[in-house]
Amino acid sequence: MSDSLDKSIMQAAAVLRLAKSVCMLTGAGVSAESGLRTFRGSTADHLPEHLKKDMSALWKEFDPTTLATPEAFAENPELVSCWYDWRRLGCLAAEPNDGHIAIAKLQDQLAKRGGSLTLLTQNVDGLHQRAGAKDVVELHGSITRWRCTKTQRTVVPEPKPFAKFPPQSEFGGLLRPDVVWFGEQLPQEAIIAASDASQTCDVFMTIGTSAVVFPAAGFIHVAKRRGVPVIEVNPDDTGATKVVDIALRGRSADILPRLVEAMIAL
Ligand code: BJW
Repeated sequence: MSDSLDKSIMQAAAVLRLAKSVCMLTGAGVSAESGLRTFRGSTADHLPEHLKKDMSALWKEFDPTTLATPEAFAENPELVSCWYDWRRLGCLAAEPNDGHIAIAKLQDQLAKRGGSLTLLTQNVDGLHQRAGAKDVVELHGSITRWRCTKTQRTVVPEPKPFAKFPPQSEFGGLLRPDVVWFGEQLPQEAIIAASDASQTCDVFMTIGTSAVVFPAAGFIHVAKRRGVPVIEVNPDDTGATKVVDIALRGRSADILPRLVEAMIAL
């Protein structure tokens, strides 16, 4: 590790040590080292060799940002539901990595000190919860839950592929993943929780997100406008980098455990 990264981690640990209320926004980069692909950016460059090989043909063939739309589902429900089912099973098979575990530990440490960490995630994979994080605010829904297009009732399908595509709901419609596509509203309760946390926190952390998708990325700017220190963990610059106070350049599964240990040791 470089001296300057060491110094930045210590600086961030000192900021966290004094924090009472931390708001954290996470994105696909946090799950990259669990073997799940990101939407944008060069995930593979930052991955260990054994995960680099796991580049899926499906991901090369289809652009995730064009499949994640209601229009794509309306036009080709078979393709879109098949792609989401393949990803659902990938998420269920994945395990939380050291980054997820460090976030849960940080939340626990802050709670023990009378503080709090509100975790806002754009990820739909459920890995934060499986690592032990509490009260996770899922801004973009969950891929393990599917929803009837006719009644909006949700179900958690069994951990095996659907028998046919698009899957039919027992309530009369089609089943679609209970995620938020481009042009769709985020869940109201998630928006309220994220607005509250970004308006009251004393530190904001943005981890493994390109920070280009709104309204999620907007919460970073809400906190920044209040003069709150913003800490970023990402191997690359992002849409938020210009408002970041401490940039920790590297993989979240590497940096976050070091950061949490440094904070505990202070
Ligand atoms: C690592 C790493 C390692 C790699 N460690 N890091 C304002 C301005 C402009 C546009 C808009 C705006 N407000 C709204 C919009 C429109 C649109 C939008 O934001 N468009 C922009 C792209 C231009 N937003 C919407 O449509 C939203 N809805 C909405 O605004 O509704 C309003 C409305 C009002 C009235 C009526 C109706 C509607 C909805 C957005 C939904 C996004 N959905 C998706 C798909 C979810 C389902 C699925 O999983 O398929 O969410 S798109 C996709 O992007 C997914 C992600 O959650 C989201 C963000 O991506 P994320 O997580 O940042 O991943 P990447 O891949 O972008 O970045 C990975 C990062 O990791 C990189 O930086 C790497 O460097 C890093 N990394 N390895 C740490 N080891």
